[in-house]
Amino acid sequence: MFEITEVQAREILDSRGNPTIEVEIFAGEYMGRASVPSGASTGKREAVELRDGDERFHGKGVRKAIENIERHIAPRLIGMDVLQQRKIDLMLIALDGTPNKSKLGANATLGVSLAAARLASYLLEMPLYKYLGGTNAHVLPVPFMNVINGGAHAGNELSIQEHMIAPVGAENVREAIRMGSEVYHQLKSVLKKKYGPNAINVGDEGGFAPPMKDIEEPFEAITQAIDEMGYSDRVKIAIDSAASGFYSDGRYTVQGKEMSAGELMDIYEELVNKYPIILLEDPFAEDDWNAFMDITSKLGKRIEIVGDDIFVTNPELIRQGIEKKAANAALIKLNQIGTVTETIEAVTVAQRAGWKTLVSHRSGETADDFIADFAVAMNTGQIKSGAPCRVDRVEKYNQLMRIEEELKETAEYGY
Ligand code: 2PG
Ligand code: MG
Repeated sequence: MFEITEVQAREILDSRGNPTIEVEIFAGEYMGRASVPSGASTGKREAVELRDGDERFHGKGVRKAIENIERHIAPRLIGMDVLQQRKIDLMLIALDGTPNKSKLGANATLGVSLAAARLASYLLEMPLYKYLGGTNAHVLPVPFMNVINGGAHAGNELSIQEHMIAPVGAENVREAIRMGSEVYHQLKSVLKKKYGPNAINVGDEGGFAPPMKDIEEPFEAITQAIDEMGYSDRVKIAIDSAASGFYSDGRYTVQGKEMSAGELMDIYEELVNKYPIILLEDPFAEDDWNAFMDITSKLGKRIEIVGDDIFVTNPELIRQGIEKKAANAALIKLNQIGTVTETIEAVTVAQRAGWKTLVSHRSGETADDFIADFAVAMNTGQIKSGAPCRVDRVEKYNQLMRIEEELKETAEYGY
């Protein structure tokens, strides 16, 4: 048993310059530290991110959540065995007592939950992926790299939020990351030539945010960059539409044109036929379950249909999705649900149904690389952490290379 002796929390800045929580948990002189990310295109059923709403930081301060850690969580946590992650998380859930962590804040609970896991792994002198995943943690995930940003993550006119590249045909994660970086830089010169110097400004996730008008333009530029690198057999494309962001009253507004779910479905079908697209995340809005079911029955045999805003890493919603065949994969974000234990349950529910899972960063990140270890721990085979650019994004990819090195010949890449 390793008793928790002290808990500290503070306000730090995330990659967008907004405040977020950093937590430190101590067992004697040992300390585990973690910080919490924050989304921009959040699903409405996500666990609550507690913000102060006062004049500091345009209302985004997290002092209340920190107070909840110091006044309510810490007294319960101190004296607990840090190796009992599940017990700690169940305590957090019970102490909060709401279905969506609205009392303590999911940012408060997650910071504590992550820091506890990290401290436990230090105390056991065990890598985090092994502590969380056990002896079978060995799959290095395919990195889905967001190279063209739109939607809520950029100041351009692209409706689709994320245009990703996925080096599925790489031999290992180190090679995948190299290929991703090479395509990214090739894309930079493609964009510069075609759209001028402003096209290479980047969005929240480190991908370019070019002034494009047509839905196909990003895919033209990305396939050109992939082809020029000679990677057309090995690097594929994925999309996160984040369609809740351009949905209202049953209609979708894509590149300035209003349309029905059926018309948007036709657009996806065309894109999938024309470009090497292997995955569509949030192709429709979080409430449009029928459209999700439709696209899964039409395209679900060929490609991955991933639910993010629709399931929000909630095991119960994922169960419903499985029952209704509303997707064939779930996006996994720890802060959508608020504890490590519940996130593991979400992954397990999906995997038992034969679904894929895609572990994800948030658009507002810190240098914390927890999700890299988490993806390996769960053998998800897939991760997205933005472009191969900016420290908040690449730290996760860099950690994957460290893990691969450590696992040596026992490492497997991809799915
Ligand atoms: C998403 C995420 C991460 P955000 O929609 O998948 O890319 O964006 O964190 O803004 O919700
Ligand atoms: Mg998403």
